[in-house]
Amino acid sequence: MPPLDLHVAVFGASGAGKTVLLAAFYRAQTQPSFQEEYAYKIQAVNKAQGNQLLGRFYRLEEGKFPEGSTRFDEIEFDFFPRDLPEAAVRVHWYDYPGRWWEDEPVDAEEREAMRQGLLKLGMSQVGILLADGAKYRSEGTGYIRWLFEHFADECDRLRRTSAATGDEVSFPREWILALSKADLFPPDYGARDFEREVCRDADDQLAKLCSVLRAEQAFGHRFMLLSSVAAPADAQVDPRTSLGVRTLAPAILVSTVEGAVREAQATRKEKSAKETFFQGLRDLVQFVDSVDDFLPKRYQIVSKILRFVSFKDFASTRVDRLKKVREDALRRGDTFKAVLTGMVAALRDEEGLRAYHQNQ
Ligand SMILES: Nc1nc2c(ncn2[C@@H]2O[C@H](COP(=O)(O)OP(=O)(O)OP(=O)(O)O)[C@@H](O)[C@H]2O)c(=O)[nH]1
Ligand SMILES: [Mg+2]
Repeated sequence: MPPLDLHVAVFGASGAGKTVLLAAFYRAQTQPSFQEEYAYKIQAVNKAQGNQLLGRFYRLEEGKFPEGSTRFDEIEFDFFPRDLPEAAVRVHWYDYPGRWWEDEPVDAEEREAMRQGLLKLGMSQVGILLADGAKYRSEGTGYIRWLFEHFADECDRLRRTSAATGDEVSFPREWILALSKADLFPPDYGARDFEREVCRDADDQLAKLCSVLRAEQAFGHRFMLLSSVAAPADAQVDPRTSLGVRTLAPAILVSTVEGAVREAQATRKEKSAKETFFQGLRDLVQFVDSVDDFLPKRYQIVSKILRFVSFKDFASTRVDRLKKVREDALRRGDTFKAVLTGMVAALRDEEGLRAYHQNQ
């Protein structure tokens, strides 16, 4: 069976940390120790790109950060279960110059690259809005308010300029708000704290952004902390210390399932207003064979996921139970179940609990 395709768009201004995150994401999940612990690993579909990412990481080890990005790149990663030959999930990831959200293109060629690139970002299933942790640390609440307002304005502008050239832009339906450079925050600061501050201090700006994205149900509920490397102000860069980099793929996967449950709930007229996510999920699992018929095409991945991860495993908070299911799946050679259950487990381990928080 071909792997499940997941398209991920990271939205972040220049310097927010997109390129470093990509290098750290790749390096962390190709390590033998990662495979041992999480029971899956990733490989770049294009080996040359994989080497470029590793090269970037090795330069980070020497304290050298990358230059600002100058072009749009699409990178594909396959997620393989430990010791099994088939990939279960293929993640498509985009890296591009963050100044596209701030400046006018320098020439016609860049204008076209930008147009195509931003359309691709919009078509992704999951969007990650990256708040620059260094800026938040130094500027406080004002930065988060500015970020939401600026991003809302840019999305609005993109929609209008695209309409003028006949393109219809869409935006991802599922969103994660992530704070980059989380190493600059105290060690006990978690995604839960970030959520609290955002909802307390920037609720008006958040509401406006949700309405521009037409994502009232899907933006502003998932929060993450990300640190690609530890880079304290007055000491050497430590690329071996990261946070949330290993929680990211699982968070993306689970977000897609949640989006599908919500859409499926919305299509059922008899749904009671109080129906919970898990009731919705249970329903979806029961009707999994007919799910393809009523879910939008980009959510068809979900029916596959639900065939391989039982409702019980999806809802389980017990890491030991999930790990046992995962190991059994590995022994049986069940590629999908092994990787997907491994990902659900990663959201529940210590790092996952600090780095990821969902408030509703
Ligand atoms: N403390 C800390 N600093 C980071 C981290 N990641 C990136 N940085 C810093 O942020 C700078 C910008 O990171 P990039 O990944 O190049 O930013 P970008 O979003 O790709 O920027 P553009 O390519 O211009 O869009 C780096 O040069 C580092 O100084 C991190 O995890 N922790
Ligand atoms: Mg970059």
